[in-house]
Amino acid sequence: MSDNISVLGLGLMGTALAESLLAAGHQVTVWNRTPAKAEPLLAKGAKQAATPEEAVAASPLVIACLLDYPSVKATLEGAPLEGRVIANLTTGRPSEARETAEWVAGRGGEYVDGGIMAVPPMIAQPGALILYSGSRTAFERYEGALSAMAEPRFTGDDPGMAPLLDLAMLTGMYGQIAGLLEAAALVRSAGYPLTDFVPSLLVPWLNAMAAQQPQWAEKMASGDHSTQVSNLEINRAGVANLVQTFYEQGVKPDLLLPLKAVIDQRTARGLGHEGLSGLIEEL
Ligand code: FVH
Repeated sequence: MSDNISVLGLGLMGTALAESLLAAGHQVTVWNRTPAKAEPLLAKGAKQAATPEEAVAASPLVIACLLDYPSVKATLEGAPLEGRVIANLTTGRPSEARETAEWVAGRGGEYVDGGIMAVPPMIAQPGALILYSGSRTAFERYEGALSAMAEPRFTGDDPGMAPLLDLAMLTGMYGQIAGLLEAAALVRSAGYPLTDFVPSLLVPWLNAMAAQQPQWAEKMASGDHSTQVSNLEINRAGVANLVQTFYEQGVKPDLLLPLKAVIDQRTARGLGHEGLSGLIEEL
């Protein structure tokens, strides 16, 4: 089924989103602050709106993918939101999403927030995921259309849930990047080739560790941090040894030190018999 959909914001991501909607056969109206960025999309069948007001009036579903939430609000300020679904895929904080949902509802619109778990070349490809939360009825009405961009997954009625999960996923990613950087710096200090270490040793190891994370989730959810695998006292000694090795190799362990501090804090409370999952209670 073909829907009328407007896309506000034609940066790298907004352009990829609009392209995927056009490729799926939807009637797409686009608006961008710098109008020239619409040209490649016009050649693919998009219509260009001269103003955000015109773009919002053109379609019952309006997708916003702009720099930040203040720019979304400024763009929608004078637009007729009555009867419109605003799907805001701009990255932001949960508090901003909740505030924007109220602001849209106060103008007669429905609001769905979205967290894009993909980079532009991944859009419309297998593996691309967009997390949504907010108005469930609005999401269900347009789930088919939204699936042209990426797998849509609804995560709850709280508009702040999708951005919170988005930021949690990015947190996991940054933690992994921190580990990669420290490991690579240590290996480089010893002259071992990183082009061998990373693909043939580190990545399989991290994949094996990641496979255990659902069990960690059960521990953290239940609060039962008992372990038959590796207790905190052993990890405290292991991480201290690791940090000492970094100094001996002339490498800064700066990204590891905050983890060491939390392990030390937990064991100092007399909880060294617990597993690493117990560290969540210190956070
Ligand atoms: N690119 C990515 O990989 C990430 C993946 C995860 C999600 N993010 C978020 O998507 C939002 C847009 O990101 P983007 O990559 O498209 O960003 P740009 O290419 O820099 O485009 C920015 C667009 O925002 C428009 N814009 C900026 N300020 C204003 C304003 N004050 N009023 C109206 N529009 C504004 C800008 O317009 P112009 O500069 O072309 O005139 C672009 O359309 C973002 O939240 C990411 O975190 C992408």
